[in-house]
Amino acid sequence: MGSKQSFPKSQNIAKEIKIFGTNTCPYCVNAKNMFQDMGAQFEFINTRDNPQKRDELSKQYNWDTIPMIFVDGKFYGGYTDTKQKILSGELKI
Ligand SMILES: N[C@@H](CCC(=O)N[C@@H](CS)C(=O)NCC(=O)O)C(=O)O
Repeated sequence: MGSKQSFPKSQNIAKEIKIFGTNTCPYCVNAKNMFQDMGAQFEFINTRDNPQKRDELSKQYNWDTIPMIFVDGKFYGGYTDTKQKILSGELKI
C-alpha cells in the first residue's frame, strides 16, 4: 500500500531505450518495471548471453554494475541514477 513508486507516463520523446542486464538481477528487474510502468518501449539485452559486451561497456563507461541504461545512445547509469534523472525531469521519456 502506497509503497510502489509511480513514474511519469512516456511522452514518446525517447526513440531508443536499451537496458543491458540479466533476468535475475533485482535492479535490472526494477529498470524493466519502471519503463513498463511508463508505457515506454525498450530493448533488453541479456549480458549473460554476451559477457564480452558487458565488459566492453563497463570499461568504456567506467561502470561496474548492471543494469546499464542507454537512451538514444547516451549512457544514463544504472537503475538508481536513471530513475532520479527521470523523476527530476532531466531525462524525458
Ligand atoms: N545503484 C545500482 C546498483 C546495481 C547493482 O548493485 N547491481 C548488481 C546486480 S542487481 C550488480 O551489478 N552486482 C555486481 C555484478 O553482478 O557483477 C543501480 O541502481 O543500478
